[in-house]
Amino acid sequence: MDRAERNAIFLAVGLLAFFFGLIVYAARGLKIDLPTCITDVQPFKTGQLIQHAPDRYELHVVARMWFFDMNKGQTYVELPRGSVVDIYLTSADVVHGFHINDTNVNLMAIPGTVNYARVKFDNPGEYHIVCHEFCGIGHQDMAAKILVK
Ligand SMILES: [Cu+2]
Repeated sequence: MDRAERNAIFLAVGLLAFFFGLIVYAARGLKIDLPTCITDVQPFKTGQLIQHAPDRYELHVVARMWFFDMNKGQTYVELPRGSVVDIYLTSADVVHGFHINDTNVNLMAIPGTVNYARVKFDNPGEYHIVCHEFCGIGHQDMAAKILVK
């Protein structure tokens, strides 16, 4: 090994240590954290129904083995007739299906991604939601509902 090779190796190791030091400084000193998976941050840890206006809602659904967390652990939500709902769907574990009967909403709940649909509930009634993707031993019991009054 000649002197040039030794210098190149020394420079490479030095740069690695310098960049690693910058990462540690960013994380500890500047409190800049690495981006995390979207399902690890709110509002995708728990389901949530957010009202924006009298007939406008945002529904964050987290699918888990084997239930749909529609609103703070509940498997149903109540909405007034004529509501327009923006549905954001994700999964906390494996791939699930999300089909709302009597609507055009048919989504996949995929870990690490958020799927979206907008639906207007013109007619009162019970809208049953079923998982249509085999997701394990409790799959057949995985259901939820939206009550429109
Ligand atoms: Cu399922």
